Amino acid sequence: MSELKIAIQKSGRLSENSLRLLEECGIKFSNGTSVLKTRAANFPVEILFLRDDDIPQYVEQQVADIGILGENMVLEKNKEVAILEQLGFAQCRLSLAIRKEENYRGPEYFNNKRVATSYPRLLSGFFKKNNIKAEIEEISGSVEIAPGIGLADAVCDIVSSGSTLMTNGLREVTTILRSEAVIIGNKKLSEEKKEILDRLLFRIRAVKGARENKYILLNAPESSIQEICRILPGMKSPTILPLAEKGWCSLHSVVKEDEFWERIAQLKSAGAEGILVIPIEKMIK
Ligand code: PRT
Ligand code: ZN
Repeated sequence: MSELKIAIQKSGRLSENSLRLLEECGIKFSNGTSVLKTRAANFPVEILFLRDDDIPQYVEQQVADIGILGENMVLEKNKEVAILEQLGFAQCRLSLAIRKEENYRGPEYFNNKRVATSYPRLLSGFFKKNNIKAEIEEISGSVEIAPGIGLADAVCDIVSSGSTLMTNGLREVTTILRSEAVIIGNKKLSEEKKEILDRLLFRIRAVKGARENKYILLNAPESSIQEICRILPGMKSPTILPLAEKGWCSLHSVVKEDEFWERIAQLKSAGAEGILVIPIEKMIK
């Protein structure tokens, strides 16, 4: 019986969310993450715990069949792998930052400058595209301190809240890439492995759908129903049930997590009352 080997980050920003995603797909693991690999008890997968930098190469060589890591790392490593699914967590951006007191009018700023980064491939691609001749200083960690110690004039690094740059006296000036966690896969999986992968991706999409949506219930006068249906497109069309009170009904639908507050305000002004918003466990389209 064949099994799918999944590489995830051993310890770092992606580890917890990667494991949680697999667990929410109903996959149960007996061991903790202190081991090198572990088998699932109820699904034909084996998990390998690795450094994120190594995952693209291992997936290319089929040491692992698929892997979970940041898209930034996938693009930097540029291995022969396929990006199969965006996962919606570990959102960040790869940006250029300069000393905060410097003037900046555009990417030409970087001509003849030294820029420290752990992403030399992506950065040189950006410089080439913008016709800039700069020197790239590749370092593997703590990129943000490079200008302070005189190693570089600027940095190109991963940013999420921006506070690391700020505490090091740096200012973000251009974003090269936006990134989130993705699943990558080997391009030549056997039919058996593809079949397991399809089952896994089906579950992952159901978990993602559930995370991205909320179930909403509300009461409204019949006269408002048309307008409320316009505000709430839902999965197909909302469920509408009559209430005991004449002229009123209850409406059930699905609303996108990121549109949620805006929709609630619109619903209230359209006459909705008693609005309940409930998390969804799994959502299968
Ligand atoms: O040991 P291993 O090699 O496996 O891990 P690592 O230390 O190389 O990676 P890790 O765990 O730091 O990051 C893994 C992935 O998480 C990255 O490749 C990104 O896809 C994603 N990610 C999301 C981030 C951040 N957010 C992030 N904020 N990766 C790094 N950072 C760092 C950044 O380098 C900078 O030092 O956090 C700092 C900036 O954060 P803010 O919030 O101050 O802007
Ligand atoms: Zn790493």
